Amino acid sequence: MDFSKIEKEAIEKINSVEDLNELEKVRLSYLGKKGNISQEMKNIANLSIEEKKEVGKKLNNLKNLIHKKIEEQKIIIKKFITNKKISGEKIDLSLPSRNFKSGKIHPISQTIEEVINIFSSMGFSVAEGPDIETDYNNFTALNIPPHHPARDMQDTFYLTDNEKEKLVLRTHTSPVQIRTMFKNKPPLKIIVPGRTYRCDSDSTHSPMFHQVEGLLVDQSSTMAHLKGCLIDFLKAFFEIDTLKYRFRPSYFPFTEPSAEMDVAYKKISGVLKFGEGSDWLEILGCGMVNPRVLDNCGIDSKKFQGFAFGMGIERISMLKYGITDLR
Ligand code: 2U9
Repeated sequence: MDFSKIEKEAIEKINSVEDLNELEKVRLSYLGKKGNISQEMKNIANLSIEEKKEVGKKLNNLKNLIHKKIEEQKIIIKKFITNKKISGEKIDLSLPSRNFKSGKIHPISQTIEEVINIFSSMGFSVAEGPDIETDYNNFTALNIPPHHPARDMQDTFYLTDNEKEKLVLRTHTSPVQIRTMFKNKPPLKIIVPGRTYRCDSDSTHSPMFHQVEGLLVDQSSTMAHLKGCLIDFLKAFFEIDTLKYRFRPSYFPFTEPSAEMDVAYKKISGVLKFGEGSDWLEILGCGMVNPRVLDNCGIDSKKFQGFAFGMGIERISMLKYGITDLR
C-alpha cells in the first residue's frame, strides 16, 4: 500500500471541497465503516506480527491526519459560508428610525419620587442606609427575638456564618431608622425608601423589592396623629379625596399597638375600582414604636414616643398604575 500516495490524494480532495455535505462524503470514503482506511485496517489481520506493527502505525497516523485535515476544512467552509451570508446582507443607513416614544422613568422610581414628595410636604426628611446590615440593626434592636420566623434562613439572605459579626441583606428598611436613632436626638421625622431583600420569588414576590418606611419620634405624637398622617398620604398618593379605608388591629414586634391599613375596592365587569366598594386590599402596616425599640437605641422611652409605618413600593405602584405582574 502506497501510504504517501493515499495521503496526497486525500489532502488534495479535502482541500478542494467547498460544501459541508461533500466533505462528509469524503470523510466517509476514508474513515467510514466501508472507507479505504477502515478496509485496510481489516486487512492487517492477514499480516505477520512485524508487518502488523509497522502497517498499523502508518494506518493510524494516516487516519489521524485525514481526521485533522477534515476538521480544519470544516472550519474553513463554515467561515466561507458566514462571510458569503454577511456580504449579501446590506444595512440601509438612510432608513428612518423606528417611531419610539422618548424614554420614561421606571414605575418604581416614579412611585418613590411621588411618595417622597407627599411626605416632604408633611415635614418628613429622607434617610438612607446600606443594603448590607448587621443582624443587630436588622433584627435584635427591633425587638425581633432570636427564634422569630422573620429570622428564618428561608426568609433572610445571611451573608456570614460568623457568630460575632452576623451580616444580612436587610429584610426591611427599618435598620436605617435604628441607625438614625443611634446618631440623632429626637424630635425625628424621617421616611426611608430603599431596596430590601427576602428569599422569595414568584409572580407577586421578588428576592429584591422596595419599601418605604416612616418614623416619627417626639414627646407627644399619638396613634391619632399616625392615622391622620397615613390617611392624608393615601388620599394624596392615589389622588382620591373620598378614599374609603379602614385600620385593622395587627401585631409587629417593633410597634405596640400595631395596625394594618386597608383600602376599599370593587370589581365592575372585571375592572378594579379602587377607593370604594365593600372588598378590602391591604396596603400598609403601622403602629406606635415599641418602647423597647426606643430604649435599644438609647432614647428614653419614658420621655419620648412616636409612630412608624411601612409599605411595599411594588405593591402600591401596581395598584396605582394597574400593573398585574411584578416582573
Ligand atoms: C423602627 C420602629 C418601627 C415599621 C413598620 C410595618 C409596620 C409593616 C410591612 C408592610 C408591607 C413591610 O413591605 S412590607 O412587607 N411593614 O407592616 N413596618 S410598622 O416599623 C418600625 C420601623 C423601624 C425603629
